[in-house]
Amino acid sequence: MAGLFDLPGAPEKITDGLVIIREGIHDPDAVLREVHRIAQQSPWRTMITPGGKTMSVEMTNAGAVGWISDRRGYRYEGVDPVTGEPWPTMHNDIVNLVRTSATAAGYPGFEPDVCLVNRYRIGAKMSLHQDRDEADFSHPIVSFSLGMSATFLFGGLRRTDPTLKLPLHHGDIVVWGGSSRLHYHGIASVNGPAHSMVGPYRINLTFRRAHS
Ligand code: MD3
Ligand code: FE
Repeated sequence: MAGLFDLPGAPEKITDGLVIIREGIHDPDAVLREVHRIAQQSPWRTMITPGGKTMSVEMTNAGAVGWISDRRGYRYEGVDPVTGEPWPTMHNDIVNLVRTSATAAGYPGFEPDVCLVNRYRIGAKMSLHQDRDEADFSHPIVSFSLGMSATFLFGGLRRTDPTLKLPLHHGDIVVWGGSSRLHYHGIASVNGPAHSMVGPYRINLTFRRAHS
């Protein structure tokens, strides 16, 4: 839950290049309906790392390309390997909220071409990693959090650097750009409790630009 005295909608600078807009998603139900539509077209799946481990987070994508991982590596592809079809499109109202959020954080002109959708059940986590499969790191990443709360871990440029722990709640928007873009980050094992509307799930959407 957000703090009692947190103002929704005011962008808060956490560190260099990291801005959080608490409860910036004014219509979370509309975003969840979009997630359900996306997952009906390109179903939730777990992916395998190049090292052969199954990730605990279930994923799907929307947009011109989608992020995938398998034994051959991490990459963006225009066709969903599960369906053999293009990924679902991103809804324009949601892309508009992404553009507004990026602009409020100091990144005008951001045009995502991919939305990676992550679904965490209780116990799921995302280990510390860097996002470096995109062509141009000058583009920010915008993330939407829905459902159960989680602890975001924000490290440094080395995996062993100390991590800042940042709680993320239903409706929060985070923009990551500038010098934070290549920092190690992850999500601590999700503990619950289940969310009153969404149930025992945390849904995270990350809007990225894969191709320059
Ligand atoms: C900071 N997802 O999908 S979103 C990911 O909540 C990922 O599911 C997390 O990390 C999640 O790759 C965190 C926020 C995020 C995304 C990309 C970043 C933060 C970032 C790239 C650089 C620095
Ligand atoms: Fe990431």
